[in-house]
Amino acid sequence: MNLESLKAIIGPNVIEEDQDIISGATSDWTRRYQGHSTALALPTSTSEVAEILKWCSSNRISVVPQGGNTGMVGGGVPMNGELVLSLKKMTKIEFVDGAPAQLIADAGATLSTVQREAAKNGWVYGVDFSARESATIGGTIATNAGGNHVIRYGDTRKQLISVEAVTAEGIIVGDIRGLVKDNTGYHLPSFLCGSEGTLAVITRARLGLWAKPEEKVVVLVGLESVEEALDIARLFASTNQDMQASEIFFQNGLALVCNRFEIKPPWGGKHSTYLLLEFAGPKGVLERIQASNHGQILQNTESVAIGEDEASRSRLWRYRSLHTEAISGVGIPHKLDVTVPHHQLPYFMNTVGSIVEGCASDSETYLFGHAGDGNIHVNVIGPNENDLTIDKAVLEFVSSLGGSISAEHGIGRAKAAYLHLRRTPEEIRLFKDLKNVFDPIGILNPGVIFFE
Ligand code: 2HG
Ligand code: ZN
Repeated sequence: MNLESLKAIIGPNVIEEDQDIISGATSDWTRRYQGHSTALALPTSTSEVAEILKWCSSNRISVVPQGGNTGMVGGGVPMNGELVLSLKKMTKIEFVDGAPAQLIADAGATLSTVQREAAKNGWVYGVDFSARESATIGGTIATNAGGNHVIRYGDTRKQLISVEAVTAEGIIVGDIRGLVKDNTGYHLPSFLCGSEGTLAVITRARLGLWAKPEEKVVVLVGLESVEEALDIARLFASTNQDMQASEIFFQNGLALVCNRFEIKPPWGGKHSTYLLLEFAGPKGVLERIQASNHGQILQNTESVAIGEDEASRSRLWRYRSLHTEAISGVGIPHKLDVTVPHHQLPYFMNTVGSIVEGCASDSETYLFGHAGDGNIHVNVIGPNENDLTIDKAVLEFVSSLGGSISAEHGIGRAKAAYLHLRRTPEEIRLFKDLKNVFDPIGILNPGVIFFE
């Protein structure tokens, strides 16, 4: 890659060639994907992004767009020496007069800064997940990130009012004027949300916000079966409008978290199954939990912990949110982020471990996730990361139950070979045609979504 002509267009400071710095952007968080590149572009404006892409397009240089590099499916890794286009330096967040429940964020603003800015102004942003300090808004849009609050606010797509983006040929499209009603032809935000950097590079977005709840309460329950946990979760979901998270995890994951972070397990870690519920709403959240018919269930359950203040709420959340880090501490996991229909959840969770063991007896399966959405994270430690036998078996099992092979992390490289388990050949053909329209010479994130 001869970068001199690019530097002459946008100035030398936008292009980083120091391998010590570039190496931070060439492998993914899980360590499963180790790529390489000779250059990292760090633009500070949409027009610089456009100049870079125009140059890449005329020189047929492939590009991997990157946000916080917290993805879990290898969707932001330059596996073939592509130029990495990092949006990290574009971090502005602004509120717009006359549009109270909205903000405009640059693609590189982190999720946590968007959440904090929204809160300072009396609002809440509907998306939240553990990697909030590093994940960027552009990355969350590109992957249509889900997270902990989907049962209440929906996924990223539901928060998106409008986007600004740059096509592979360097053309700026979309706008962030953000009219609430705007039926002028195809809906660009819908095309780009979840497109994983294969159609265009998202540079800014206008996001919708929600009224900030006055109180939050977290309830952790220790139980003995998936069925019990799902029954409780379902009962609250149908009667309590404050519920915003419904998470599940199990004994082996909890033990790993507690060992690694030296924290005491709740109830000595004696239960097989744990359900964490988060409620948020106007004053009286706890009273409403207790007063509902189902509050009685909690009173009759032996192991219930309630967190009302910030410190005790986050103490309870740690058991769930530290799973990813704890698992990575013992190896490079096979990560399968799947959804199954609600009625199949107990069967899936009770069976998937034995399917994995049938393929690799020397493995440990950790299950955790967003029970309220039917979204379970199957993490397997044991088989070499390049041995995909268990990935295939689990995804085929999911597909046979009518589930999805990717719930919230995207397809990336990790799932590209399995896209056909969820999409018909006709749909995949249409997706490829769409990709060709946006990116006719195929320089944007090659190898992602589609298996070549
Ligand atoms: C979560 O829900 C994230 O904590 C990460 O989606 C899941 O590490 C994983 O597999
Ligand atoms: Zn998740």
